[in-house]
Amino acid sequence: MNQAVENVISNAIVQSFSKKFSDALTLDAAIVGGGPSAMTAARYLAENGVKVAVFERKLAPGGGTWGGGMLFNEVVVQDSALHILDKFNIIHQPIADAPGYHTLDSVEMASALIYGAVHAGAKIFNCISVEDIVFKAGKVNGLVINWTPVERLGMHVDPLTVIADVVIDGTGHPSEIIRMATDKAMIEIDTPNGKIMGERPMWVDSGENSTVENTKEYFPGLFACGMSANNCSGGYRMGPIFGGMLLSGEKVAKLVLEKLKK
Ligand code: 48H
Repeated sequence: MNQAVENVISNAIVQSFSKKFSDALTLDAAIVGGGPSAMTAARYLAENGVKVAVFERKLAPGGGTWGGGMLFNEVVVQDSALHILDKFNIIHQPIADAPGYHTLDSVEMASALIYGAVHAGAKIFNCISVEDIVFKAGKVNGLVINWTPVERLGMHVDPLTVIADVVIDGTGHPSEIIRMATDKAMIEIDTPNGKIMGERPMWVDSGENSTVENTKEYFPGLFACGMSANNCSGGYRMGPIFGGMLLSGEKVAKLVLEKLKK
């Protein structure tokens, strides 16, 4: 008897997803959050032979990229990050009266970053929330994950785990993974007081520079990029300029490659 096409479709999806998911339960690098810094890092890592997956809480990865500035769906990027826009084939226009700065369509940026990461070989798991870390023998060893609807509905369902040599916190403003590490594993991170310093108010150029400077390994096996790094180290916020996020993603990928000796 021929299989009903309804079964063919369902079986194919279940089997294909199960293979992808099961393969991602052991990783070189696990990235939490699918914002611009994370997507940039995912692409660079995948291109350099790192087995990497991104776990994103929302249905659509892209983080704070989509909405541009106050829902005007354009963002600004400065000269120093143009090579990353060009790598992802994202169109940009110079701002006539502000040399060194460029505008671009935020929807194009979000979708190009996602496509670029997946196409390079990174796996993205959307609608999955990271609710805890695996912490063994004084080191961060992976992630504890569950479906976002389970989290949102407060259902009492036990999670699954992902084991990874390196974890990157790309969760944006709240630094959720570093927070779990400081609060639950009670570790001190690489900041002046050993704790999350907290984000400061708007100062664009300072925030852009410090985001990249503060992109680093905060604890053995635990890195932060983007606004998460900024929040950990007490940097200023910068609003809808995204060069720092892209450069931070590029930097964290380089640091992780050095750590993994790839
Ligand atoms: C799974 C999670 C979890 C979790 C959060 O905020 P993002 O866009 O990340 P960045 O740092 O790459 O970019 C920051 C930028 O968008 C921004 O906000 C800027 C420039 N602000 C300046 C200003 O002045 O305000 O994305 C983080 C992603 C989101 O998609 C979250 O859903 C996701 O992480 N996330 N995913 N498990 N526990 N926590």
